[in-house]
Amino acid sequence: MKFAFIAVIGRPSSGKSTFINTVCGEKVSIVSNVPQTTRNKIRGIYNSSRGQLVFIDTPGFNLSEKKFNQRLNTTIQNVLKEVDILLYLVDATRMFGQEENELLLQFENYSGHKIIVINKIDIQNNILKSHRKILRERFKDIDIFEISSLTGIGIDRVIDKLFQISPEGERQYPDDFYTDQEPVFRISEIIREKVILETREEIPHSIYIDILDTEFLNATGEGISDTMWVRALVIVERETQKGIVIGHRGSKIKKIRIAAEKELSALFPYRIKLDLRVKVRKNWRKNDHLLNTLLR
Ligand SMILES: Nc1nc2c(ncn2[C@@H]2O[C@H](COP(=O)(O)OP(=O)(O)OP(=O)(O)O)[C@@H](O)[C@H]2O)c(=O)[nH]1
Ligand SMILES: [Mg+2]
Repeated sequence: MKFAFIAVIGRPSSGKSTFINTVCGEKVSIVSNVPQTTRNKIRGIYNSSRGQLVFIDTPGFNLSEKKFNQRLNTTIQNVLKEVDILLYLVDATRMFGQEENELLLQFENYSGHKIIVINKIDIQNNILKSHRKILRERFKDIDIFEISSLTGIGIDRVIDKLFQISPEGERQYPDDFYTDQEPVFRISEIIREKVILETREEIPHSIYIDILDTEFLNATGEGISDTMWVRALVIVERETQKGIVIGHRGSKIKKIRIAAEKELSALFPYRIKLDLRVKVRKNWRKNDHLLNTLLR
C-alpha cells in the first residue's frame, strides 16, 4: 500500500484547486478566476486500491510585500516541510514572469521527490510550446506532465507517477473521505466563493466569512431536524464595499445566499439555510491575531 502527502504549488490562478477537485472527484477547494482564491492549506484525498494520496492545496505564490500576502507565502513554505512530494503546477496560458521565476527557484532548491504539471492545455496557444522547452532544458531529470484540470486530460498519468514515487505506508484517513475539512470551514469557504463570483475588483480580497452559529431545526420547528441553520457574517473592509455586497435592495446578498445554500445542500447530507449579514471591520487584513485564525 502506498501513502503520500503531496503539496500542490503554483502561481495564483494556475488551477491548483481545480486540479485537486478533479483528482478527488468532489469539490474540495473553492475556485474562481480571481487570483488568491485559496487562503489555507486544504487537503483533498484520492483513494484507490493502490493506496491513498493526500493533496495539499496552497495559496498562489505571490511577490507582494503586504502582510496578508506574505502570510499566504508562509503557508506555502510550511507545507513544503510536511510533504513527501512536491507537485508544481504551471499555467500553460501565461508567460513566465518574475513570480514564476521565483517559484522555479524554490522548486529547484526543493530536495525531495518532485514533478512538474503543465495545466490548461485545453486552451490552444504558443505559450505551451515555450514552457515545454524551457522546463525540459532546465529540469532534465524531472518528469513533466501536460494536463487539463477542466477536462481531466492527462491526469491519470500524473496519478500513476505519484503512486510510483510514493513511499510505502498505510492510509491515514478512512477510504471514503475526500477531504478532512471541518463542516464550518467548508460552509464559510462556499459562501466566500459565491461572494467572489458575484463581486469584482477589490471585494474578493477584502472579505472573510465569520460563522456565528449553527443550529439543527425542522423547517416547521417541530419533529426531526432536517435543516441546519447557519448565521454568518460577510466581513468587508469599508462601508462602500458593504453596499456593493448587499446590492440594490439586498439583491446581491440574496443571490449569494441562494447560490451558497444550493451548493451546500448538495454537499451535505442535510439542507442548509443561511442567515447572512454584511459587516465592516476596518483593516482586518492587518490584524495579526485574526490572521492567525483565518490563515491557519
Ligand atoms: N481552460 C481551463 N481553465 C482552467 C483549468 N484549470 C483551472 N482553470 C480555471 O482557472 C481559474 C483559476 O482556477 P483555480 O483552481 O481557482 O486556480 P488556483 O491556482 O487554485 O488559484 P488561487 O487559489 O487563487 O491560487 C478558474 O477560472 C478555473 O476554472 C484548465 O485546465 N483549463
Ligand atoms: Mg486555489
